[in-house]
Amino acid sequence: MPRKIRIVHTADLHLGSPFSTLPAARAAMRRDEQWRTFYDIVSICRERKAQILLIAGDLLDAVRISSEQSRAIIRAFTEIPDTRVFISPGNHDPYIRFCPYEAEEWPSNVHVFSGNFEPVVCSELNTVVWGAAFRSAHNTSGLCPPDFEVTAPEGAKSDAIQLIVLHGELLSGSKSESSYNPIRTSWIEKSNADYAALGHIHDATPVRRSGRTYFAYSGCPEARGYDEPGPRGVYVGTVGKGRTDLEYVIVNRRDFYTLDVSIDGCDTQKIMTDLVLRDLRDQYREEFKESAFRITLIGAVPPDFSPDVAALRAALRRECFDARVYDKTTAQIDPAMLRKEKSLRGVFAEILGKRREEAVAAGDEAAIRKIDAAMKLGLASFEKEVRYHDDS
Ligand SMILES: [Mn+2]
Repeated sequence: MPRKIRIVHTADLHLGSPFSTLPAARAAMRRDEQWRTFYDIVSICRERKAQILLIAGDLLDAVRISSEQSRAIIRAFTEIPDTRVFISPGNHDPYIRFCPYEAEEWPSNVHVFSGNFEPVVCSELNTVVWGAAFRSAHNTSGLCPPDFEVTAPEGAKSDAIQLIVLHGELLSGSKSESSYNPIRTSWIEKSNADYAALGHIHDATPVRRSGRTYFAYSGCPEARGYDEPGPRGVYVGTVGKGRTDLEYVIVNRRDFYTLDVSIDGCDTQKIMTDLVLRDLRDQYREEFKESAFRITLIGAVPPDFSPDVAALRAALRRECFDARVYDKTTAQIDPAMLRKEKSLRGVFAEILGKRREEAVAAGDEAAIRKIDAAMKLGLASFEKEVRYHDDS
């Protein structure tokens, strides 16, 4: 009997996502890329001779997918007959009437959990796989039976490798409830399983351990937007009694990044555009062209220069996959000049300027800092909306 098994753990593919936040041509590319990443994961199963593929929910973006799409998924699984596939439907692809999991005929190597937490025995692998299904878009009461501990169901040996595949939200910190199947670390620990493959959180976690149970989120393998940044993948490796060896294999085709770019001191659109392009090219090198960037412009610029974010976005989109640009620059103003200005702003600067001189004379450092902050915020409010984080 095998003492360890080779597995692949994925989740949250969200196949069939429309990618509607991207421009149409880009969205079409991403739809294609997402499918190719799915096929790559299936290929990894074949190449690594995975005995079990665990899919911890949200394989589909929505319950309604076209029959062509179900056919494509089913065919892909048919092509890895030596891998047993276990799917625990999530909040995006709950097991409901007429859903593809119920309506389609799935190949014999695929098991879709359809309700309460239950075991499936793979006697040829000396393994038991436990899973459950979301039955609607929310689940507050939880799919985890209280005080659960793995057992050897009929047909299984007492030394079987025990796996859990489940979609849900791991409660951390002070959080005590969730609308997406709350899972407690203590529940995982008590389960005494060898590995718990989790889905729902789109950023992967490292493989952690509680008691003798290893567990991880594998994350969404192909980003659907800027809230899913950086390289993404699946867990691949072995699970045995008391030893889990999983490596995170990157599979995504394109990276999305969110970052601040300082354009401090730039005073024309051209200088700014050149600086931003140079900055991104230097930082991301060969990845730059293929990636997507959501950038926030920061730093101080002359008050008579208002960055044209739409033009900068267009310039970026000519060179990389996608770009979004937000302006959070502040106005660069010389207070001494401003105090002479005949305007409300000039009066404001004069009042604060006098107070600052008094504070300097009194050596009151705290007051100076406070006045400088008030000056910065006050001047910014004459220019543009003041944001809370400007208060530094
Ligand atoms: Mn998801």
